Amino acid sequence: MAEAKKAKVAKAEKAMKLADPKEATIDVASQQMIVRAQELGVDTVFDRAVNMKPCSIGAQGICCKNCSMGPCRLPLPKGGIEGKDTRKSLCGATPNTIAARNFIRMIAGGASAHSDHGRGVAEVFLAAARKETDAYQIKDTVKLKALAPTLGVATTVEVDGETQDRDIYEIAVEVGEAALNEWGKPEGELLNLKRAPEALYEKWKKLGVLPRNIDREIVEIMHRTHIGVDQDYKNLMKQGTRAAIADGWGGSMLATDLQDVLFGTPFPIQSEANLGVMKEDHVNLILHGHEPILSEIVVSVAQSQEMIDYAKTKGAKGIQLSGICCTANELLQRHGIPTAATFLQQELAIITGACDAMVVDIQCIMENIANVAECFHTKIITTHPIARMEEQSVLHIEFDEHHAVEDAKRIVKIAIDNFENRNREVMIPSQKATQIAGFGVESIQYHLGGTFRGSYYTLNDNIINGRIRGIAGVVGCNNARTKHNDGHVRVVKELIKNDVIVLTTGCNAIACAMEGLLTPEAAAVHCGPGLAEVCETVGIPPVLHLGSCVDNSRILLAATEVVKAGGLGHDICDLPVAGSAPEWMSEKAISIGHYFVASGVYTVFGVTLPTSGAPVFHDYLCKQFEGLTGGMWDLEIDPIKHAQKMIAHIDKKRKELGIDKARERVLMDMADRQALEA
Ligand code: BF8
Repeated sequence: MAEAKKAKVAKAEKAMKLADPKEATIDVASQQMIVRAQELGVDTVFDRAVNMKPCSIGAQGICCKNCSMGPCRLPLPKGGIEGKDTRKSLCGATPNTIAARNFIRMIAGGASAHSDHGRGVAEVFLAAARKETDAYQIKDTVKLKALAPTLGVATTVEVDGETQDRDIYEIAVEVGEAALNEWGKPEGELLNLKRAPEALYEKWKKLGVLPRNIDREIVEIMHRTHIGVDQDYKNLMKQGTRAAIADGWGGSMLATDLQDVLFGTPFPIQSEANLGVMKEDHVNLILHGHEPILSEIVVSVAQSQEMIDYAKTKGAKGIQLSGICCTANELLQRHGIPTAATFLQQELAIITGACDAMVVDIQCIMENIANVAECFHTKIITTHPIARMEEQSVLHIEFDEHHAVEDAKRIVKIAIDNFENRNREVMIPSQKATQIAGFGVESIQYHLGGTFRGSYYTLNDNIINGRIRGIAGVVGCNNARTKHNDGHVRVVKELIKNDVIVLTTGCNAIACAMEGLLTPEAAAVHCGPGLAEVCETVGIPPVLHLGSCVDNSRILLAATEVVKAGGLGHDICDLPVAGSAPEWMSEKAISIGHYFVASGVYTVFGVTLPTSGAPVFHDYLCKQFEGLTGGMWDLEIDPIKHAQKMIAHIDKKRKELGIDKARERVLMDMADRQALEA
């Protein structure tokens, strides 16, 4: 029996097709590592993607598995729908109901991931504020004081008729308590909502989508999508909107704010990106996942002389830290720790043979890294109670903020001790690119407003005079169903070529970094004349790295600052802005996409949308939603058309604002000049 099974597995393995590296990714380092993996007989996500096709019915959003009478699948009839769409499930659910249920369950999944991350940060923040742990301090007191009033916490106190500053830790305790309360308070609405432009807040109020607390909106999605509850796709989306707002303006925004106060608000910092940041003669410790709570401490421990000396006793020249996914973005923006890999490269980092330990916490960690690690010496260390792995070879060191330094020391020592155990030839690709990261609401204000003006006026001026055509938020994952980084890079290049400044986060930011787009020098090479001029004048890259995926909240607040600075309308939906996720794959991306849309942003996704099997629902999201929030969804697979659709929307907004002529003038001047020079 066992022999028969073995033979079957061997046959299946033999039949496994291998990915064509050049079709799988545009990144040369990744191409080399895919070849290396194939030589070693180690399968990667790229190979698995050519061997397993996605279910087309599920991909269209029209498979309901919310009860055991199904799964009920409602494929589109061949030749399309003529007349009334009569498709229905056993209980009678229509394609619109099923697709809407599935869609808002994705929002619930994404919002819960971001928000639970935020809750974890709030708990550590409160422990630090109460001085229950020595490992964390309140670092950015300026941001703490700026944040306090939004959470109803006073920063001053009246003593004998005199106004005095309150103790920082006293403020921090109240901020931590108020923040934690946002997840489950019994009454009221989220406090951050008032940070949105007034017109947007009023719109949400009128639509009845002001989130009450973060957890409730997610729970209500699960209830409404249970069999036999909400059967109206518009009403289902109303709850999806409320939960998405609770993510963007709630859980994610709190995560960003509290992380900034605890670990420091990022300011521009130089580093490098791609697998080439790993060093053969160093202990390579890779930090992968999302929460910076543990990785911040690992960084400080790994950089201590004690650990560097210990690494030298094992024959290493030092300790090379690097990051994958959004942990990479968090550590990059605050410490300049180099970025090793995007989501799709995580297995490849192990295949270098030089990864001595990979520490993971939550989200976007492929289960297969444990299998890949078993073919090498790499230790995989899980650290979070909610994210463990079944494999015996995986170590679990449960991290606790109350003994953070001890946990981090254990982890770093495991990596160092493992340096001597490298058992395969090391092959680290040479590719790496310089990047400048660490932008945010505050630093954009500084760079484009200056210390004297200190506001977004200069940015607005340059939008109004047409040098900057508009702003794009380009974010999100990699997806093995599309060529790695190709969509990201082509969309972003097309945007900046057309004078659209790009704000980026997540794996898009890593892809742009690997392509060299996060340097001021990229402006002269890739930008249109207007944007190039602005970038060269102020010394910024045309693509500004704003951090991790919870830091998409920075994009919301940057857009709000643009509204506040004046001259470009009264609401985010008035601005010449657009959103994009060219290679999305996670539920978090759907939640982000929908809070962009709910905040008034036209948002284009690449790859696919799980709505195409329900054309009425798809149209509701992609057309009618604009009449509700001012934002709407779109799907465009071709990267150039994708960017062009965003530019067309930006131009539409410029026209509505009456600033389209200014841009024509700017471009005519440049073109005329170039023609004369020629
Ligand atoms: O939160 S962009 S693949 S790493 S989900 Fe994951 Fe997507 Fe990367 Fe960060 Ni965001």
